[in-house]
Amino acid sequence: SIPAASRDLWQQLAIKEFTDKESFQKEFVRHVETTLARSMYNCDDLAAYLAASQSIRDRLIVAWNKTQQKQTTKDQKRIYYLSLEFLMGRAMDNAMLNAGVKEITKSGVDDLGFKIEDLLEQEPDAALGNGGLGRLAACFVDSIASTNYPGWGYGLRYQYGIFKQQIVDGYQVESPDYWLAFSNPWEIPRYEIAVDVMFYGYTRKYTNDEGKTVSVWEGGEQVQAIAYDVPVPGYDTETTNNLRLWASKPTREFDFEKFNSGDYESSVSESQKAETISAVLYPNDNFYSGKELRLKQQYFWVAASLNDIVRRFKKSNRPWSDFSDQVAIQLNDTHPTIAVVELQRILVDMEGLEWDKAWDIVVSTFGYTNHTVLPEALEKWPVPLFGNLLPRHLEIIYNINLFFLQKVEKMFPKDRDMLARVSIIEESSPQQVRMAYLAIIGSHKVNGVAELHSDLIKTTIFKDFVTIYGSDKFMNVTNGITPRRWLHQANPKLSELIASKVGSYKFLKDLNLLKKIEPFAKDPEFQKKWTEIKRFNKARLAAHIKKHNGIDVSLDALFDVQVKRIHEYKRQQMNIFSVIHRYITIKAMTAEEKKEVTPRVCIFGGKSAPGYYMAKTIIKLVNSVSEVVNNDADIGDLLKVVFIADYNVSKAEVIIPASDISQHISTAGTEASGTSNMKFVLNGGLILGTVDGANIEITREVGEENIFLFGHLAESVDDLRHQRRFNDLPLNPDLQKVLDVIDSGVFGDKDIYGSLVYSVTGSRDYYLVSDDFQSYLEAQKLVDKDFKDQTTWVSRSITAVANMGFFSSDRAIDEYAESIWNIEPVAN
Ligand code: GPQ
Repeated sequence: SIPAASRDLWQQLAIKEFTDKESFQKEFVRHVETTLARSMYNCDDLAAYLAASQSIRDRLIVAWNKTQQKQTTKDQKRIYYLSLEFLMGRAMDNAMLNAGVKEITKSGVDDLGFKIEDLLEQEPDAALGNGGLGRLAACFVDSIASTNYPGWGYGLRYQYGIFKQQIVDGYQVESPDYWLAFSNPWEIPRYEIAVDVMFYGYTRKYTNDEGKTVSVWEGGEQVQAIAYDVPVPGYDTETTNNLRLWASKPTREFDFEKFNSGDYESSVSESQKAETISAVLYPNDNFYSGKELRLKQQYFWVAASLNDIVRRFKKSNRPWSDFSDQVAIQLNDTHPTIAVVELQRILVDMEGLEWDKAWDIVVSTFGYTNHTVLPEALEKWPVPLFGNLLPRHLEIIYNINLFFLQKVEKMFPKDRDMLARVSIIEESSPQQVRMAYLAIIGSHKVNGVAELHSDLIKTTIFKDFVTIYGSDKFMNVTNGITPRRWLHQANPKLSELIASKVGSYKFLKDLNLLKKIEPFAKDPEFQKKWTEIKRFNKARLAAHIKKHNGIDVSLDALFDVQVKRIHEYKRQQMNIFSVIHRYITIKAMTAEEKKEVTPRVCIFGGKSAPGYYMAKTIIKLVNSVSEVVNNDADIGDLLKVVFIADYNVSKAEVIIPASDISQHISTAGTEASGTSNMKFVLNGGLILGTVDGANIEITREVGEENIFLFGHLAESVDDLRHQRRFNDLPLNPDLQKVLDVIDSGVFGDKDIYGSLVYSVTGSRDYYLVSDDFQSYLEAQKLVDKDFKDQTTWVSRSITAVANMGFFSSDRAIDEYAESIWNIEPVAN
């Protein structure tokens, strides 16, 4: 380190952050001319975006350094959030906002001949996630920083994020998302932080000097993990936390022997194989696919992260018994569950702790969040595959299981079925490692993500574990969203209007302050401004639709939006069926009757997993209906159907503020929480939804008069499915009409939709589309009717927003901090 005599000089020379327009502009030009090696003669929007980002990034790094120093000095307990997905979206606007330099930057680039909006558009989304789970992780790191908790995210630096979606002839076509093409100013490569990670090989037992039998893991393939740090700035605080993403690299660049003997191709094959590990994000949402490469990704990331965490802990020279007083690790779903085993391996095999001591440390360190009850999403690894890739870990799992089952056996001596049911190893052929069970057994707390969901996991998939551990181990932390991105950035005008009544922007950090706008719900002046802002946002979306879909939509129409991953359980098929129903109803109307129709724009968006045939068929149907309806002269502005291609975080920021109604219509009990429902309401849209996930708590907060609920309750779903299985139930008649129209070929060859149609009839209707269809149509009618009374509608919209304080991810993080992590903020 630097000799004491030189430190004064260092301190004097410390970087001065830009504080005004002029100092920003100097930085900007310096980056254009040196970092980018360009000049004013060849500085396009992309270069300008990069230069502006570099200037802002420099600030973040200064704040990041200070934060890390402070957190190291304070040496408090930290939270490490392990997530295979961080769906961050764009960074620049967020960085400007959080650092409080938005105005400076905006006017700074303006003088230099650029528009800030154009620069922001240059940034590719960091799309390292599929949907809700990944976006939740992004909101959580934002909140952890904004509330000054010492916490890091750990993830993978995929070279390709979620694929890009194009629509060709109505079908989804995927192309790779090469988001790093023009360099990424928001990451700092740390080539010096490299961890060797091992796979395959074998285990060997030997007797050590103390006469103890110990296992070692030897042989196998080695790759290197390189750290890339992404600064995560908190809002209105200096705290800038770290998101550390690992990239894989070969431990040896290439094989010299092969190279020298002239075998050039295979001399680099090992290095190419290593790089594959972090190459691409698996594009499945709520679905487990069981590929070896995926397990490799999981172990690679977990091993690197734990190595890093343990190294940091060891620097403090504390005894191992202090570990869980210094370290909390949250498992975002079961993807990082192997961490439980890896920590036990480090403590027992590498550090020589007794098994039981080590295991106590492990359990008090980890918390596990479950995000789904869908059986097809629960991870189970075939034992042969697992044992081949991670032989020592499999042995440790067998031991964990043995001790656990011994305990269960003592508690329930005569219950053989219980032992089979809760065993980490499922006795199928081949045997499978049940990762959720391992996560429960290896954690001190298990939580669901909304009240209903947390109740459901206790009574269904994890029931036996509640019997074994008691219900205190299981809890609920309802999801939340960051109001910085999802209100202020996405909807600056609404944020400003709210600030005018709240008296400041403090609600962006204390969302319960939204309550202060409730008294203005019926105020004509306030209502007028509220309506103008909604219309402005609708115009912004309409322009996007015109540009990308070539469709004209009327701003007077009700904007009805369903944007999310395409999944049968989310029931986009039910939505498009109801759109067809609307279409045939309007077609049959007289001119007089048509005057009474509330015009609608039905907007869909979302990606299907590339191998999910049914979801892809739904996309095709939406596009075909769009084609027919939008070009039908009988319909005009009364109905438009739009599929917005390549739904992502940036598009969500444009779409969400423009909605009048958004749909969250999963079969009751299937959507763990949903988080876009919160975003839509926070932006003044009302929900048309089922009694599922967080819709229930949104209803509690905003009042049932401010939400349109329909459909069967979760408690009836099992019964309804049972009835379908054993009886030949008739289709709902309105649904029958819709399916007949599809069969008639109006939307193209009926064979295209054969399996989709079949999937909602009789015993196949697992998601109960037919059972809910009637009540869905009735709720739709009510929406049409209520939208005509704009004064009441707007007051409902304002009241709903006023009561959304609970859904800030800051609140969710406080709950995790208090009841699972046991961490405190670091004082500023
Ligand atoms: N979720 Cl298991 C995903 O986005 N992907 C997944 O693989 C799993 C869950 C979602 C879940 O479907 C939503 O209901 C939640 O709101 C979200 O996780 C965050 O908890």
